[in-house]
Amino acid sequence: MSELNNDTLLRSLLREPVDYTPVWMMRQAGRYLPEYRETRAQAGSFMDLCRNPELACEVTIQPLERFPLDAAILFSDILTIPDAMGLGLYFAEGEGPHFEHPVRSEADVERVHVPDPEDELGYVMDAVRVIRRELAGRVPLIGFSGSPWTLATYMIEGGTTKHFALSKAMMFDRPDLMHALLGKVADAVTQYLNAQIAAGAQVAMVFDTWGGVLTPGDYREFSLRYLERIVEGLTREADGRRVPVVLFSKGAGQWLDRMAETGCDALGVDWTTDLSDARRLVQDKVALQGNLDPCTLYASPARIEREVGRVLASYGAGNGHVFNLGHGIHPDTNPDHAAAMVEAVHTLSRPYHAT
Ligand code: 1CP
Repeated sequence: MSELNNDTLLRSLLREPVDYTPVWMMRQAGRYLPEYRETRAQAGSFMDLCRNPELACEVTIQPLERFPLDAAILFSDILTIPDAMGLGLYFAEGEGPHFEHPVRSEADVERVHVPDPEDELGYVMDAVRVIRRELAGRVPLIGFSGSPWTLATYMIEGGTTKHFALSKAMMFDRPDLMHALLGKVADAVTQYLNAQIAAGAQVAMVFDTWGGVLTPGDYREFSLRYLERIVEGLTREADGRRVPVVLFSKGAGQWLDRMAETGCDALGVDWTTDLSDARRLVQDKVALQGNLDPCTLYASPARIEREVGRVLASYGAGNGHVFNLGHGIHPDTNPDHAAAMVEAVHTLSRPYHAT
């Protein structure tokens, strides 16, 4: 494998010294970029794009051609695992994801199988290999998966949900069934991420988008426990370098200390928690990734620069900060405003790393 020319992201995730704060954006490849919309139209459906390694590679690299980002993230989706489990994923135009066969009964849970990643999700591993080749060491490639809890909500509800009616009802009334499902999904996630690492992913990130809808006790029992199991099962070294593991539970500001005890290297933080408070909570045990409110990018470039300065100051001096949005970039964001953010991070962060 080729040498890594920019390892700032890996160094910051491991709390090693860097010259400036590295930056990337959640959902950095996506609909806010006209070139993404063009490739997407050429591919057909969203899943056709995910299943085509060359086109998935093209859209992964598009944001790097526009902005001097410090990382690439595999273009795929968290719902590839339930799709490979046979749930029948589809995206209706202008709507979110749907499953033809949601998981609601004991028989449904029994039918769920743990997919073989190279076999049933081979298109994802092929995309990782093509992207690594095309990146040629420019920046590291982040691989990712959804968390068991977040994936289970989609699998049970059959799509996006407001109140988590069916998934929470199962959690309350049939915790045994919920645990049986979460256990299978956790095994699938572990094998899937390990296959991505074997194919060339240099960071593994777990998106627990819906962890924050749980009470603290339910979060520990139904989300954190499985995140911990995944961290324990992951390959932590490839190409002679440590593969950092990043956990992101949205809305988890109150229990970042517990998350820091899982053995992960870094935590994603959304914009509702101040990074200075987050840093105090985790006591410098892990690196932090975040946390500009994605809506900041609706403001003027001058205002964006000020807010970037505020986020950098809230983390303060020292190693272990990766700049990011607190959640995915919105599809109606002006790309020039994303450019202003990236430039401000690179310029304004240098004094925080001066020795
Ligand atoms: O082209 C389109 O219209 C499809 C929109 C789209 C895109 C661009 C979807 C459908 N997924 C993606 C790509 C995607 N999804 C990436 C690509 C890499 C990058 O960041 O550039 C990633 C990391 C994801 C992860 C993902 N998918 C999450 C976790 C992160 C988060 O944003 O919270 C979740 C919850 C999903 C489910 C999903 N897939 C797509 C949509 C619109 C959704 C959200 C549905 C919902 O709100 O419930």
